Amino acid sequence: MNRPYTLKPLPSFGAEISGIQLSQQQPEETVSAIKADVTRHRLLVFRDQGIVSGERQVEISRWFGELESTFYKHPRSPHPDVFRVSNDEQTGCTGVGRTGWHVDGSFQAAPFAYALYHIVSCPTQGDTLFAPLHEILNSLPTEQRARWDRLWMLSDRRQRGAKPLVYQHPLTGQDAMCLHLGMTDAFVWDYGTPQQRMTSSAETRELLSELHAVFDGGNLIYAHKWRPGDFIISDNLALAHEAAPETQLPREQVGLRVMHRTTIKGEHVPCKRQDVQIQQAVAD
Ligand SMILES: O=C(O)CCC(=O)C(=O)O
Ligand SMILES: [Fe+2]
Repeated sequence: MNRPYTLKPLPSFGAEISGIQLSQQQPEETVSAIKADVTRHRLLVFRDQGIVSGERQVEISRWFGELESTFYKHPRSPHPDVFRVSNDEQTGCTGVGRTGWHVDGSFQAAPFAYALYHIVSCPTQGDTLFAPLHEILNSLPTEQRARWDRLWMLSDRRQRGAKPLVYQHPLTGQDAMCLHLGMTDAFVWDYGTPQQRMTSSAETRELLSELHAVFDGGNLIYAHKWRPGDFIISDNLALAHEAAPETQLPREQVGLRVMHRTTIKGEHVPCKRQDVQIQQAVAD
C-alpha cells in the first residue's frame, strides 16, 4: 500500500505512524489510508502531534462515524464529545479504566466501534495497556476456549439481552470479545438454549479471575508508554485495554496526566456467527 505517511509495525500488533500532522486538514486519500490501517493494525500510534484541540479531535473522530458520548462530562472538558481523563479530579475524571480489562461501551447494545486517545498533558508514568483479543482467544487450550465460547455477559443482572463473551469482529471476522472485567454482574452459560443458566456470585468472581489471569499472564500485551504529542486511534472491538495503576499516581509525583478520549458509535450488536447466518437468511 502506498501511504502518504510512514508506518512502522509494532512487534506484535499496532503500528507507529510518523510524517503526518493530524491537526492539519487531510485529503480524502489519507483519511481512507488511515481507516484501512486502523482495521489492519488495530492500533495506530501517531507520534509528535503537539496538542490537538478538542474541536479537531472531534473532526478526526468523525472520519470513523458518529460520535457517541454517554459518559460523565467533566467541566474542564474542551468539547461535549470529549471525555477528559486525568489523575487530578479538578482537571478531569479520575480512576478511569482501572477496574479491569474492557472494551469501551461494553454495557451498550453495540459497544463503541473506535476509540481515539490524545495525551494533552503527559506524566512520567502511567501506561495504557492493550490486549489483542484474537490472539488471546487463540492462545487458549481447547477446553478453556470451548467454555469461554459458551459464556455470555451481563453488565447488570436485571438487564435482559446478554452479550456473547466471544464473537467475531464485524469487519474482519477475527475473534473478538465483549467484555468489561470490572462491570460484569453475571455471566450466562449457553444463553438462548434450554440449558441457559446464570452464574452465582461466587462463580462470576471465579470466571472474572480466570479471565484476568489469562490477560495478565500472557506475553501478548502492548503497554503504551505515553510521550507528549501522542495520539492513538484504536479499533475498540479488536482490542481490550486497561489503565495501568500508575495512571492514578498524584500529579505532585508524576506530573499532571490529561487524556482526551473520543468514541465512535458502534453499528453492530455482538452476536454469534450462527445468529449472523440466521439474520442473513431472513434478509435474503
Ligand atoms: O487512562 C487510560 O490510560 C485509559 C483509560 C480508559 O480506559 C479509557 O479512557 O477508556
Ligand atoms: Fe476504556
